[in-house]
This record gives sequence, structure tokens and C-alpha cells, in this order.
Amino acid sequence: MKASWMAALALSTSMVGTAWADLTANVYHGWTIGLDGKISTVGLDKVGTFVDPQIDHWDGTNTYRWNPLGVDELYTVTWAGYLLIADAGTYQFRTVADDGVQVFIDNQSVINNPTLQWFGENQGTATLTAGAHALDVRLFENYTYDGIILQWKKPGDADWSIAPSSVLVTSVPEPGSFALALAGLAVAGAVALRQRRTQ
Ligand SMILES: [Ca+2]
Ligand SMILES: [Ca+2]
Repeated sequence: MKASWMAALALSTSMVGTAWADLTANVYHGWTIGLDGKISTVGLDKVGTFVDPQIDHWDGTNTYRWNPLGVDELYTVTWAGYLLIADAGTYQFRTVADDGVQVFIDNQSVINNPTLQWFGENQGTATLTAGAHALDVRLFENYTYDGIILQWKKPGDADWSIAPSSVLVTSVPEPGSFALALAGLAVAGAVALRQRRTQ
């Protein structure tokens, strides 16, 4: 089922010749919390940007140091893009992060713990329709150990898994390709439904 909608998504993107680019991460020196309570990059110096297909930067130990783009201490990383949902339903999300972390989906807070924490675990849920949803993830590091993973449980999943690169994309370059890709998801959903009926 998963393979079929991914194949349809790939077909829709190849039709317009525009790839849904991988998620990207932006790294800044320093960290700050805005008046709105959100981890902010206002006034921070940007270190750079890198392609980050999935948010998977922790080895499971309490002494990990991610050091994105070589920066060890006092930094912020932001990811802004889209989460592609094949099946409507309630999704669970979990981060393990050091230090502060926030996750917003469609501008709604799903995970909110912008505090100093030593690989703290935070969870939230979001009820999502099929299609693309705006994803906004923010991390700040104060000192010493640092890292982050973003996991999810799709409806019916028993176990947590890293939210895969196949459902994480950065901004869509053209409105036309955005609509076509959504059509691809819809086609894939129909294929999946047919497969379920025949099983
Ligand atoms: Ca560090
Ligand atoms: Ca730290």
C-alpha cells in the first residue's frame, strides 16, 4: 500500500519535471525565544543550510553531540517544509531532543518544550487529512550534548519509527506541481483502497 502511493507520487512529480526536494535544515548561531513563545531566529547569524532528508540526529546515547555544520554550542536549527499524508487519521509524533524543541503542523503546536533538556522525550498528536501539511520543526542547543530525532506512529502503527524521508519535503516550487502531486496522492489512495478490497 505504501509503495503504491509512493510510486504514484513519484509519477506525479516526474510528470511535471519538478522534484519535491528533500527537507532542508537551517543552522544559526545562538538561540532565543520570541515573545510568542516560539524558538526564534530573529537577530541570529545564519551558519548555513543543508539537505536533511529526515530528522534523525541521535545515536540513542546520553553523550551524543550532533554538531550540525560543525557548530557544537549555542545554536538553533529550523526545518520548514511539508509532511505528506497518504491516509487521513490521527498521527502521533515524538521527539527526543537536546535541548529545546517545538513541532508545528499547519501552524498548530504538536510538540512544545523549548527548555533545557538532556535528550528529553516529548510527544503530541495531530489529526490530519490526506495531502500535504505544513511542517515546522525548531531545535535549540545550549551547551554540551545535543541531538534530535523526529518519530511518528501512523494510524494503526504499534511502534515508533523515524518519520521517513519519503513523507518530508521542502517548499514546493510551483503551485501547479503542488496540485499535481496532491492528485498523485489521491490516485495512490484509490489504488490502496482497491488493494484493501481485494485482500
Ligand atoms: Ca553541544
Ligand atoms: Ca545540550
